[in-house]
Amino acid sequence: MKKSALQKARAAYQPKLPYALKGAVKAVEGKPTQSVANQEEIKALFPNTYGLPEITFEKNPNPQLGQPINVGVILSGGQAPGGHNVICGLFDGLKKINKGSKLYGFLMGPGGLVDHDYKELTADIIDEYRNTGGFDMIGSGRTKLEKKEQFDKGLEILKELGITALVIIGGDDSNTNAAVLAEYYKQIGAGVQVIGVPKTIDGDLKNNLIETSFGFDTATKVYSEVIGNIQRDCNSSKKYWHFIKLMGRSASHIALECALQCQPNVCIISEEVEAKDQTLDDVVEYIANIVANRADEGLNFGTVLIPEGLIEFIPAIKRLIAELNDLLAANADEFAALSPAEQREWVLSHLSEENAKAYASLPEGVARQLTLDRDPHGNVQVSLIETEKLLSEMVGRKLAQMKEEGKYKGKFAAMHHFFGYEGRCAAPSNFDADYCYALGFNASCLIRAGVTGYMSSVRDLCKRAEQWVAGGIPITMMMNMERRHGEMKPVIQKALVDLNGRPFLKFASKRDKWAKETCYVYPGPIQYFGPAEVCDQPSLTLQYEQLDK
Ligand code: FBP
Repeated sequence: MKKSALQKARAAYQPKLPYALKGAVKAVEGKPTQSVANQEEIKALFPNTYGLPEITFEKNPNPQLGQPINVGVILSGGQAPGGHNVICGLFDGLKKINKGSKLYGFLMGPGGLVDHDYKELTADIIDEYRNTGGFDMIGSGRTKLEKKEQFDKGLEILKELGITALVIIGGDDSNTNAAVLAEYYKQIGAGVQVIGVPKTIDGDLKNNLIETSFGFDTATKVYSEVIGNIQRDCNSSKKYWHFIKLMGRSASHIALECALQCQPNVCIISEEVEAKDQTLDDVVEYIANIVANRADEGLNFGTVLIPEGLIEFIPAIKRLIAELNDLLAANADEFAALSPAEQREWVLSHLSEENAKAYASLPEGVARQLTLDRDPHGNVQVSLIETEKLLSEMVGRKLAQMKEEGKYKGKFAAMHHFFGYEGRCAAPSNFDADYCYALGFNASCLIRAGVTGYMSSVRDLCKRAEQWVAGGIPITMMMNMERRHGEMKPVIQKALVDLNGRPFLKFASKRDKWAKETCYVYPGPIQYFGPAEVCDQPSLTLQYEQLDK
């Protein structure tokens, strides 16, 4: 593979490891844990892996050579910067336990395990991918591992390759599957440990012990760079309003972090829209008033950040989606046999009156998207809904009406952007490069400690990497019961934006000023080489969240 000068220099970067992981480690057990909610149900569903203790690694003064271990690794779900470094850290950790250890990558996501599609990851392959973005070393996919037949099929290849531990690198849905798989393999005595690693640019897989999912840091830095560039363009020509949709299927962490970094004129936070029980019209009116107020000052330009999950958080639309999910799950074949026009009529005639009204009020394209295939985990594919265009059109109409009423005298020209895929495979920032390597290396320590159903946890992330604390937390600890595909299922609870949390409160205290004045910040590109205050800073979200530590 031909490499640029930056890629060559970057390949030589040696990620930092927490001090405790540098030599031999010993696992120290903490308190037993319980799930975040629905304790009785989760305990009954996970009798073998519920209530396990937290684990912290400390230096081991009496190291012993370990036996060779064969391990499988899977990248699951959307790409996130740093995934390759998790695998590199895992590989180095396993080789440190015993040079004879082997690592196998299952190809194109969990489907590779079921289809017995794999390759051995040897040192030359690993070296090719150190500190690189992307998931192309082994590919990723969204196959949902949930059926006994899939687990049994997977076990056949694990046995054939002598694999005794499987590492699943994924988001909340994939780690939910990891927990189910761990429980099943434990229950049948398969002799295979399952370890999860917290991945997702969305930033919604976190709690006290998983301070952030990897990839969020790099992706938000990439988006903030381009938002900053747009803001500078916008402030130079002073003639456009830019409507920028940002990835983050459910939670608005990405939009919030980019707002904190760039200080745009408007940033909508879906969780707040839901908490205030706002309608789409309320959101439109809020934006239109900011546009009109700026026009009064002669400022006919600005930036609006929109989280891609917004539509799902508008309470009326959330209720509509919940009914559609059940309706479509129960009548999948009948619905699939209809033409698009018939499908619309079918939906309108089967929904309750309130939800049929909400459905009919949406532009046809958006309404149709809500009825199209869910991803394998049952999620509406919000990245395909053009919310940025929907909102700017509605704002344009509102402003025209305000003009007629003499409440608006400006000019409104809108540009649209969607930033998502641009950031998911970026070369990891120093933070993500170090964090991911540590998560992978730490996973090898969890394997050696003999545990299963645990997630790799590296914390105290605002300190220097050497001071990070490493260990593991039982995945069941993060679970609650939720309705999926019309049934109650155990799933990892998503961490949404906390409206009482410091990142949001900081934003809320500044947004009126940012709306009125032009306070743009232009963060510039990620820097990999240079002073720590330029290159090694974690996200502002993490910095505000960790202020007390
Ligand atoms: P994960 O939760 O799997 O990390 O993926 C998140 C995400 O990047 C969302 O931000 C986005 O809505 C979705 O993936 C897009 O999915 P796809 O890659 O299948 O188009």
